[in-house]
Amino acid sequence: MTGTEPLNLEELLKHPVVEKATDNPSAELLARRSYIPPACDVFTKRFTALKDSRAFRFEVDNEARQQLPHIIDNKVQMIEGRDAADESSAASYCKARRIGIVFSGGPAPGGHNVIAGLYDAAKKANPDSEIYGFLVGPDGIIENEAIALTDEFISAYRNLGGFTMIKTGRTKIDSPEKMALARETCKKLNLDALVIVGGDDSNTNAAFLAQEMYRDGVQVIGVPKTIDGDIQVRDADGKVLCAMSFGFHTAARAFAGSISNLCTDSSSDVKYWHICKVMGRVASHLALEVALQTHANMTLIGEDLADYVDQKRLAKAQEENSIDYHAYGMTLRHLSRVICDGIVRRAAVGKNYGVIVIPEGVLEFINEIQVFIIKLNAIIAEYNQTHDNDFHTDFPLLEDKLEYLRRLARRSGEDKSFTIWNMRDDGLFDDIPSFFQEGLLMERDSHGNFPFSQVETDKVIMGLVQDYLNILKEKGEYKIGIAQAYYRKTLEKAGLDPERYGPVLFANYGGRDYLLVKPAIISVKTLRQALETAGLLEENAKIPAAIEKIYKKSVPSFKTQIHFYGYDGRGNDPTRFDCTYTYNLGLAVFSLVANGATGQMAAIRNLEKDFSEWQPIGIPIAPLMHLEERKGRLTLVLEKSIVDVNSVAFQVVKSLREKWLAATPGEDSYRRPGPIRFTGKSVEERPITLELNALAARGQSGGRRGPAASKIRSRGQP
Ligand code: FBP
Repeated sequence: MTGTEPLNLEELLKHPVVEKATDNPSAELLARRSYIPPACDVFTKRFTALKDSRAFRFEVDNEARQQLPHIIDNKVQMIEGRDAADESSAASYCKARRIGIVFSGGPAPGGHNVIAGLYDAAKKANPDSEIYGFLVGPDGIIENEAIALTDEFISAYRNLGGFTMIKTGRTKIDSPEKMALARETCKKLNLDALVIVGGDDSNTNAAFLAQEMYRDGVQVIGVPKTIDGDIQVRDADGKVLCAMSFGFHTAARAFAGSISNLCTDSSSDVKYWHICKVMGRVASHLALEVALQTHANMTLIGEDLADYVDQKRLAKAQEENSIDYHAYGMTLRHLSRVICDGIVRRAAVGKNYGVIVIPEGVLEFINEIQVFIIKLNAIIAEYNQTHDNDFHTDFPLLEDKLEYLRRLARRSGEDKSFTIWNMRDDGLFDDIPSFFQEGLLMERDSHGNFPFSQVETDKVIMGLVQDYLNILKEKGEYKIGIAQAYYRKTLEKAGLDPERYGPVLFANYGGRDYLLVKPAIISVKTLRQALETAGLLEENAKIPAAIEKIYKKSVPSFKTQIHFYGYDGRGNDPTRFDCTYTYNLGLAVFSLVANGATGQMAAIRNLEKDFSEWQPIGIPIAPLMHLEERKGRLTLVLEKSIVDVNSVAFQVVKSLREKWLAATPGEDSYRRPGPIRFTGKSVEERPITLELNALAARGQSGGRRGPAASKIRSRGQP
C-alpha cells in the first residue's frame, strides 16, 4: 500500500496488524483467564473437615429462633485440611454431587472466581460432580432456568469482572409460592446444595431457604458479596468473622483511580470543582476507602453526619432554657454550609478548584430526608398491601403521586389518629425541587430498599451549595486570594506603587502569601468608590487596568463537573486481592457442602493479614438476624454494617481532613493509587480500611457501630 491507492477494506481487515489490533483477547485478558489464584493451605490437602468453634458467641433474636429452628443453633465452623479420612467420611466427602449456584443483587468483581473455586474443588473431589448455574439471578431458581457449567465455559471467565457468566437479578424469594417453586426446582435438578452469592438481603434469603429445604436434604450456603462493603460480620463480643464482602476492594480501587485522575486534572487547569458521587446504597465504606486512596479535598461520610449536633444552637437553647430540636441531626442546609466553608477557604489561598466525594446514600443520614424516606416507604408499602395494583402503576406521574399525598394530608386534618402524612409534611415536601420529589417517590426494589443510585444526591446538595456561594459572593466573603508576589509584579509593571494600593484593596495586606480583596469591594463600582474615597482615583477617571485586573482575578465563578462512580467500578476486572479472596470463598463453599453444612455463609478470616494466615470458615447466618421494618412489616434480616465512626479508618480520615482540604498555600496533598494491574510485578494489596481497622485491638472498637446504627436498624419506621 502506497497511501495513494484506494483501500481494499476486505483485504485490510485480514491484515495481521489489523487482526491483532482488533482481536478481543488482549495479553491482559489471556493472563487473567489462565491465572489460578493460590489456595489457602487447608485447601491444598486431599480432604477438609469442619470444626465447631466455641470462641464466638451470638445474641440470638427470639423471632429468629422461632422462624429458623433448624439452623439457629449452628456454630462458627473452622475449615481444616486433612491428608486422610476414614473410609465412610472419604466416601461421603468425595461422592458425586449436584450443586446449584446463583448470583443475587448487583454485580461485584470476583463472582466468577467463586464459581471457579467451587467448580475446581467439586471436580477435584469427584470428577462426576455437576455444578449448575442459575440464570439471571433468583428468577433462575424460581423458573428452573439453569445450565450445567463446564471446564471450557468457566475458563472463559476466570479472574474476570462482572457476573456475565450466568447474569444476576434482584428478585427475592419471599413468598410461599416462590419458596415452593424454588424447592421444586432443587428437587427436579436433584440438587444436593444451593449456593447463593449475594448481599445482606440475599444471605437472609439463603437462611430461609436452608430452613425450608432442611428436611429435603438440600444444603444452602451463602457467600458475602457486595461492592458496598456492608457485610461485615462480628460476633457478640466484636470479634471479626468477615471483615469485608468481596468486590469492595476492586470497586473502591477503580473509583479511586478515576477520582485521583480528576485530582490531577483539577489541580492542573485550576478551574473546576469535581463532584464525585460514589456508590454505596446506605453505608459510606466506599467513600471512606476512596478518601484514603486519593486524599480528595472533601469526602462526606454519611455516618459521621448522622452523629452531628449543632453545638452553637444547643448552647443557645440551653442559655435560654429551651429545647431546639433542630440542633440534633444534620440538615441539608447545614451540610451545604460545611461544604461552602471548605470551598471559600480554598479560594482564599487561590485554589478555586478541587474534588468532593459524596456517598450515594448520604441522604439517608440527613435527618429531614430520612424522615421523608421512611414515611414514603410506609405509605407506598401500605398502599401496595391494601390495593390490587401497585402504587406506581396507579399513580404513574409525579403530579398523581403528589395529589395522593395531598389527600393523605387532608385526611390527617380530619382524622387525628392518622399521622403518617400531615399538612406540615406536605408543605415541606412541596418546597423540594421536583426532580428530587420524583427521586424520593421512586419505586423501591424487591427488598423494599430505596434506590439511591437513581437519585441525583449530588445535584440536591450542590444546588444548595451554589445558592449559598452566591450569597457569600454578594456579601464579599467568597473571593479568590491573590498571590502577594503576583500583585506586586502586576502593579510595578504598570508603574503603580503596591504599597499605596494594597491597604485600600485588601483586607489582609501585609505579611500573608495570599491577599483577599476587602468584602465591601464586590463590583467595579464599589472598587471605584474605595479608590476614590482613599484619594487614589479622581472622580470619573479610568481605573488603572492593573488594579481592575487584580480585582477581576479575585472574583470567583464556581464551576462544577458532576461524575457518578458506580456501575463502572462494579464491572471492573477484580484486583488480585479479590481474585484470591473469591477463589478461596468458592473452595470454602465446597468444603462446607462436602462436610454437610447448611445455613452457613462461607468466609475468610484474617483478610487483613498475609495470605498465609487466611483462615476459611463457615459463619452461621440465622444467629446474625434481627427484626427490621421492611415494606411496612417487621422482618427478619441480616443487619447492614455501616461505617463505625469510632473505627481507626474513620478516625484517620477525620484527623487528616484539614490536611487534605489543603486550604493553605502550596500543593494539594493528593495521593495517586495508580491503576488496577494484573500482570507484571505490582502486587494489589488489600483495602486500606481493612489494614487500618485491624490496628484496633480486636474487640475494642469492633462491634461498636456508633449511634447512627440505631437509625439504620429502624429503617422504615416512621
Ligand atoms: P448489592 O448490594 O446488591 O451488591 O448492590 C449494591 C449496589 O451496587 C449499590 O451500591 C447501588 O446502590 C445499587 O447496587 C444499584 O442498584 P441497581 O443495580 O439496581 O441500579
